[in-house]
Amino acid sequence: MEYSVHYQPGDGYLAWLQYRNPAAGGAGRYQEYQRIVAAGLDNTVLRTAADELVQGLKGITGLEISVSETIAASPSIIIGTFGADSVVDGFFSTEVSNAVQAEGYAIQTDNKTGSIVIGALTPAGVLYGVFHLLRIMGTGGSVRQLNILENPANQLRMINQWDNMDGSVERGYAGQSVFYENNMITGQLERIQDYARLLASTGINAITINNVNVHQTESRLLTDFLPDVARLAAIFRSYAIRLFLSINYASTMEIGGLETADPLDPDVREWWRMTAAAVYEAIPDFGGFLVKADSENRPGPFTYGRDHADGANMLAEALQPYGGIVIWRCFVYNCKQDWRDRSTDRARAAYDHFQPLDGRFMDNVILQIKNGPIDFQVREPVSPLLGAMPKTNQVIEFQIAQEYTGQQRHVCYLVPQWKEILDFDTQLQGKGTTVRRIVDGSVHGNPYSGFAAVSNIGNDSNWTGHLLAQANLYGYGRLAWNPGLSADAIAGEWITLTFGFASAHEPFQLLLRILMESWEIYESYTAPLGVGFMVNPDHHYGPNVDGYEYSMWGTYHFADCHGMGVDRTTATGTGYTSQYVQANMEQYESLDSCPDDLLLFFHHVPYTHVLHSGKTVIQHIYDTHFEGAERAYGLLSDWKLMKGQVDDRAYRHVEERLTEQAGHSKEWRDRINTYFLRKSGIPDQHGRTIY
Ligand code: GCV
Repeated sequence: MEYSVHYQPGDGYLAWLQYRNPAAGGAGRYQEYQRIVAAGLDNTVLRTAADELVQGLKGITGLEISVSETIAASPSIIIGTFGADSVVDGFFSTEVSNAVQAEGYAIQTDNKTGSIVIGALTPAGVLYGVFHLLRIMGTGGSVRQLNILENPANQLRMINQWDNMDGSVERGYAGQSVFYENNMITGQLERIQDYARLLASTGINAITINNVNVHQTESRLLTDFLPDVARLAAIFRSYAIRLFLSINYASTMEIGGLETADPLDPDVREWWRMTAAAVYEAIPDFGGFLVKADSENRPGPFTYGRDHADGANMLAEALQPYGGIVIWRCFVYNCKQDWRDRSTDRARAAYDHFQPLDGRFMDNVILQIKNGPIDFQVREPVSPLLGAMPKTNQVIEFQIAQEYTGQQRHVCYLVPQWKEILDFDTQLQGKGTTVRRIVDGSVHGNPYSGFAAVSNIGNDSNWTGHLLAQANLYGYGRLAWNPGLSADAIAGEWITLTFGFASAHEPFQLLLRILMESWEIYESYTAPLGVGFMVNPDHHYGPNVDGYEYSMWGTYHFADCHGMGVDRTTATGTGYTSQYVQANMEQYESLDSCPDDLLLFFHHVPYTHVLHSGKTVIQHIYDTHFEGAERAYGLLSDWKLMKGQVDDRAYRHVEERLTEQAGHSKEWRDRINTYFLRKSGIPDQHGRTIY
């Protein structure tokens, strides 16, 4: 296998799969591994695993690598599945092989021969084991005494593309779609294969290839375009990734020639049964459907007086004979709200719509719930719907695309944010009922569980627009596999694999600091204290405090001359706090215990309200915005120390983005500070310039 034609040295295309001689430890330590032993290579995933290992080892050692079916005297890397490969079986104790689950693997170094053996139950497990070994080598780790056993924590580890067939990407910040052009599926499949390998290397096992907003042309992916979809499915299949489609809930009308999409109508049900049959004929391992219904003007069952369970079950029934699943999104709210009406609260909507339906969904339906109740803001509380439906499968939805976190023009490493969300204790079944345990399925033992996230890639040569935004894609996959990994450990892996720096080196530490501080910095110069939005309407880039204040979208800050924030308490506000268990509800309900960083999400307070930090709200706003912009300039000066340490093209690219970020942070600072100075009339204690 060769790298695709898209590769240019230094442009970031190879991302974390550089397979260069590692700085730490030197490549010499792996040079004895020139031989791979693998059987069963007629299986496409095992073939991929062997090919990846060859390619990786070749890069790391600089040597030619051979693959054979028979074991030899020299140390080899032996890969295969339990029960099918006697060479592999001979190495592992029953205890180990029994502990390895469907997509897990074991890796051991054989003391006698020095061979490294990767064994798994499934070819997918072997592939993940191979990527693990290459990660160890790529980061300069020792392979002398490996004794590894890994199983993924989450069963579904999914990526959602928001790509449209005209080649645009909704909320895409890295060029055009790699999947589509001119209302067709692209014929340039190498790039898609390269994407599949990037995803598989982090543990991703499922993908939807089109936007959740499914329009006329995209509706036909299910029908006319099926042969092309099947070609894409084959590429992803070879990397153990199942392909899903986002579907238009009203397909029966849009492309099916029916006059209704009523989920209880027999003709509608029959149309979906026939359509599913045709899809499975073309793609026998098709994953299923992702559905955005009755959300932001998309059609859904409400039109017919039916509810989400009726809609989802109708589709689930059609997919059930083939083992397919329906992933039904819970991003449902009134997007035509009257801004004058303070009793309607968008934050409440997902819980209010879905929680009463617990127990009504079929077993092959999964609800996909955004991490927060609003929409991927830099700071919001955890969605109270997570864990609140014990009889229903759930996955959490993150947004790797930085729609509200700098659009891949600002650096914002999101893994720390995701970690915080996963560590949140819902207390739904007593202390320790963390989001992490809810979404990995261990709290309620649901048949399906896991992670989904909106992709951040496009056809920019480095995939993600901002080179440093690659860390978010990498980090998402790693976290979905193992949410116990720390944000800095993941960042560290990414830095070494991408740039080759060992952790003891100054550039490594510098980059780690840039990544680890970036979320906090971004938060500090944008919307304060959890209030959210304050962005320009539509494209959502850049400051506009009142951008959404008098709109129908339900995202308000209610600032006047006295104070600001949204009263979501049960005592005097919208009652949103009551969607949490008592202990969490009480924490958010009371001004004494509500965390500062979420204060304005839950409370409307005067500018003179004193935070736990000891500062007033208004002074906090001024201070964080001055500091935030200063720190954004600090990111740029930190990066300048990287000159000569990284490829010049990469250097200049990141320098350019950080320069824009620094300038833009000043714009944010001045717009926010000026707005609140004018509203409140309260001067900055330090007398800094506000306009
Ligand atoms: C794909 C937000 C985004 C929309 C997106 C929507 C969703 O509102 O701005 O672009 O639509 O979320 O998640 O469905």
